[in-house]
Amino acid sequence: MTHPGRTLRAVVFDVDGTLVDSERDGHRVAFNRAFEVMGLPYRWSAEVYGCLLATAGGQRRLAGYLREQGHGADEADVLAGGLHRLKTALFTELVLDGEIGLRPGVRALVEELGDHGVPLYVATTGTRTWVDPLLAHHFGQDTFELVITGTEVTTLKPAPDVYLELLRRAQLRPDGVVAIEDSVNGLRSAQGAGLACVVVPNEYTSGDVSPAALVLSGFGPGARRISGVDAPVLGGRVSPATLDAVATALNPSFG
Ligand code: XBP
Ligand code: MG
Repeated sequence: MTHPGRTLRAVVFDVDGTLVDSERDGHRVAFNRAFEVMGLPYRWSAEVYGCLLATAGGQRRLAGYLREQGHGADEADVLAGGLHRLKTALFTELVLDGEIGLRPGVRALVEELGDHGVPLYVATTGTRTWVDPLLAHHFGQDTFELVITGTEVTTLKPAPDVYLELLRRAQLRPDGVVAIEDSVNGLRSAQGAGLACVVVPNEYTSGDVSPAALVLSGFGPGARRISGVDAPVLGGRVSPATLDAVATALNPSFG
């Protein structure tokens, strides 16, 4: 049996769609309120928002959408900046009101990894202003060693920058480090930085995630392996042993 913590040296969590179910009833709601407050006629349905998620980063998503609606490039950039500041404030309120919940099974996995002494990190394209209170709300101050957000990097996922910045600042090599993501953008970003990536899709995951080291249906209960390396999901729960098997499969000399 795999010994948890032997090959696995660290775990890096994405936030949106991975730790928290934040998009449809969180970010989308805040974007729509910002449109309303600024007197703009746009409203994003759940379906339209799913397509817009192909662009990582709220401000870039807004700017691209506004250009598509016929706003000139400069005007779209200025409008997107104002809208995004407002959206960030509105989303932070939702966070502080406890409206943005964890995905099922996430708390148990984070706690179990902590009990095994596995260092935990965060790499997200989200904005620092809301990421910090969200993590503090759910996990307190000491759960994650280091958090890198979209505020600290200029090029967002699918570029590897956020993961490379994390590795650099944490002084970590990628081997034995497993990233957990929910999207193709996140998968490409993590793999681009040389990390093994586990994808746990949600309702908004689209595109081909099969290049992931492991794809799982959820964190648990009732989680099962969809594709990738042979990793145990005992009792339908993702555990340190699941992630250790991924790290071992990708770094066989460690096993
Ligand atoms: C998530 C995102 C984020 C959020 C909005 O991507 O793209 O931009 O949708 O947050 P990932 P901001 O989960 O791959 O990091 O508005 O703060 O950008
Ligand atoms: Mg995500």
